[in-house]
Amino acid sequence: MSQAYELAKEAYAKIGVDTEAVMAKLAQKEISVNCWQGDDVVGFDQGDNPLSGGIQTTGDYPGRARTFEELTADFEKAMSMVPGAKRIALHASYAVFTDEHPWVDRDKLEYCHFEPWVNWAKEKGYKIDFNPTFFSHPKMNNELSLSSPDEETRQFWINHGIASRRIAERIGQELDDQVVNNVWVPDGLKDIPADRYGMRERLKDSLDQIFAEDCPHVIDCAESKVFGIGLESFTVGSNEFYMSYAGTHPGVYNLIDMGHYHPTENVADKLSALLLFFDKIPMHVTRSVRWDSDHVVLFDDTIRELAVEIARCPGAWEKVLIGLDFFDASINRIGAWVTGARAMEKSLCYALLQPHAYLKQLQDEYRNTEKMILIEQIKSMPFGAVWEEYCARQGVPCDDELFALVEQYEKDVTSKRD
Ligand code: RNT
Ligand code: ZN
Repeated sequence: MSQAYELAKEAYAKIGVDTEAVMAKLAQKEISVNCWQGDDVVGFDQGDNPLSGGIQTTGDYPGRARTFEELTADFEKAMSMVPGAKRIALHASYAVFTDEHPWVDRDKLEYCHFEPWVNWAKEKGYKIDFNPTFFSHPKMNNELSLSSPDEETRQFWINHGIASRRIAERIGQELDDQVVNNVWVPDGLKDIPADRYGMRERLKDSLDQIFAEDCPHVIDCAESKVFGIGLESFTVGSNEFYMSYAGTHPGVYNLIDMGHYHPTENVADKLSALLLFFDKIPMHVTRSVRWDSDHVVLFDDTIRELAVEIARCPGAWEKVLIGLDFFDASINRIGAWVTGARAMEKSLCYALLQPHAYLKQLQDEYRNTEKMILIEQIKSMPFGAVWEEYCARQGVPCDDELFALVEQYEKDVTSKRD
């Protein structure tokens, strides 16, 4: 144990925080890490076709993973530098096609196309989450899927939704786990709509069909949004739409992506409201810069405030399902993964190192000056020493060792890809 940690432990004990208990609790919390940071959201099923659906990866840093082997190797490397319990979030577009199980279109996907992922996850000790992929596909006519006025197109995507959900169910059975299956559709319009109602009516009907089967190993989610690139005027699956859908369909949840609200909305503030009505809050933690840009998550005010709500709201530690959603192709992708996932862990560590019960008491007793002074004190307490101790105990590098490791892997592995 480092001397710095010993001193930090004492300092936190003085404000009633047990650093040992904090590290034990932190190690248990699962973070679902998005596989799509490793390959710029390209996937394996549509060649190198560009990303569609109103989202965009920018940058041309070399070394993108192009195959199942490359992506899993990169993920393992990145996660060897991240403390805590990890899941991997897959998209249906990451189906693995082999001679035995050759390419099929998205409406025909089956568990066998994801069996390599499950075998790998079992071996490495990761859990899995799943996402049907309603973008980057020739049938995304005018960026419309589950709300499409063209019945054939809509049916194709309903079938994809059903197929994906069955795959998620089977993954859950195989791993003896509950799998988040997250429906996000980009559906919307670039310009002024003439019929909003019909689009939403069709989306509702499509969801009803997709969620009809009993899937006890699946946590059903639908991700709301405000706008996408090229879809600036109207988004079918808005927050009100999915929140109402979730509120009236027990077992379906509105997945909260931090980039999918108006820029001045405080997403951390939403948790305490939702916790009173839902037993789960699935999330995409991301960092928006001026728009829903999906920058790498950092240890910044927004994420810290979210983490504090997760640490202090009754039940939130179990109920908030943390998934990451970022993709940056302008920097080393392993470095991006490591930084984003560690920033989430670091924020949770910071958030747990606070005397929440005492702060609440101060608020309830109107001792607001004292509350303010204590909150300010906490900000400059020796949090870094606890974080480093946690990393050491988890067998992962400290912050100052990361870049050299990322650089070495780039030299040895990713720079050799062309
Ligand atoms: C898009 C949504 C969605 C995607 C991923 C790839 O705005 O956030 O979650 O980013 O599914
Ligand atoms: Zn998202």
